[in-house]
Amino acid sequence: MNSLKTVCVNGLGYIGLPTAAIAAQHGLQVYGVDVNPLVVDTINKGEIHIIEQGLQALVKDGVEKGCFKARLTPTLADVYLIVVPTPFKGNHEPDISFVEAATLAAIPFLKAGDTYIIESTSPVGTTERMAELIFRERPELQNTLYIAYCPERVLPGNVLHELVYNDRAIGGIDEASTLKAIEFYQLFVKGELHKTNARTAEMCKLTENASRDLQIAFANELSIICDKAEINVWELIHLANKHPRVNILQPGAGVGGHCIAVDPYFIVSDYPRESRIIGVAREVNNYKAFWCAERTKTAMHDFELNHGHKPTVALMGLAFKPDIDDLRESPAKYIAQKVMQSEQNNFLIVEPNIKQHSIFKLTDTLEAYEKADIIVFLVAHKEFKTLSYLEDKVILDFAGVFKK
Ligand code: SAJ
Repeated sequence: MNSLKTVCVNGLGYIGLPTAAIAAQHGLQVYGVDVNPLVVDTINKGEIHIIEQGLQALVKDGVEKGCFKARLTPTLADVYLIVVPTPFKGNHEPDISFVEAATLAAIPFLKAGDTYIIESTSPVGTTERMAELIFRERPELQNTLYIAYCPERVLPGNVLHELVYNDRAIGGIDEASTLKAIEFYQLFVKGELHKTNARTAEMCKLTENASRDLQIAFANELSIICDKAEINVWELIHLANKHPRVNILQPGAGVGGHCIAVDPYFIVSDYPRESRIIGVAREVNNYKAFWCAERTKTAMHDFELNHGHKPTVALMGLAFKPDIDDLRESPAKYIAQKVMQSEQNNFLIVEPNIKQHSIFKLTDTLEAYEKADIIVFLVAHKEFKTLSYLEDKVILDFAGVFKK
């Protein structure tokens, strides 16, 4: 019989909230903790403050049944999950102050036999540092707690499915902690639970995202080479991928989001001499967005020279990847801002996944496509893929909408 009955989920964002809701659905009594009163109020009304398929109904169900309650502060529980953001500071150094703050808030409630697990993406050694912090504040708990790291790996847009079915790497500060954390995740995860130690689990998360960043950087670098060599990069990658051991990803306007564009810096920051290609991959992907902005400006100047008037420019897509409404760390948004800051043209900004934006005045997809002289695809949203290619317009397809 599992002894874990109550869980305190600290951080109710993109990962914490779905995790809390799923744990509640699987019979745990869940206390969700967030420092933002608006978030706490929204959840306790059975509503949600983020967009994720299927999440609203699950939260509502948990709240109505009384097995999911949101609060501003932690409370007594068997398991404490830390699921708060770990951004980076100005110099790309990881900022673990939210993990520290959430841990400090939970420390007064810890008792012998409790389990403390960090899920937040963290630099190597964070779990050990938090263990030291806990035992410094509560020395009497030494050797009585289970402390582990287990990174989340879910893809925004498919979180509820992946939370249950993805495999997980689970690493404790000792063997007993690893086994206890596995006991917890067994309550709602159907994917395989892989045993390791805390440092390896921390590095595993960073490695996954750094690896993807590196592979995208390869595709982005190819796209710049192909532009110069007058080769269609999409066709090239399609053909190269016919080789049984080659699998190149797709180039785009750069790499965005709050994971892949951030996590590799956690390795580079701690191991700057050793992590050379990881650092260069970040540079290549950042440069790709700059390059797209420059290519757009050049196309605008060429148009003006040839036609004697400034072109109307449609910037298609602002999100950080196709078919989502998330603009965080978005290369498309960066490109739009950069081009609009330096040029005095008529710009039509299109983002079908959001209704309005505080900086950009948005235009409907078809209207912009018809009115603009230059069309710049920054994201391959599904709405854009239904448009037909117009030979009489200048089309800059950085996102591979037409793959022309
Ligand atoms: N991208 C490309 N070309 C590609 C694939 C992606 O340019 O071929 C770009 C996207 O447009 C986007 C960026 O990369 O700007 C990141 O998108 P993504 O879909 O690769 O990943 P995320 O950031 O939504 O989610 C990642 C996932 N990690 C991996 O696939 C290794 C997810 O599983 C993690 O849980 C998530 O980061 C996270 O939270 O760390």
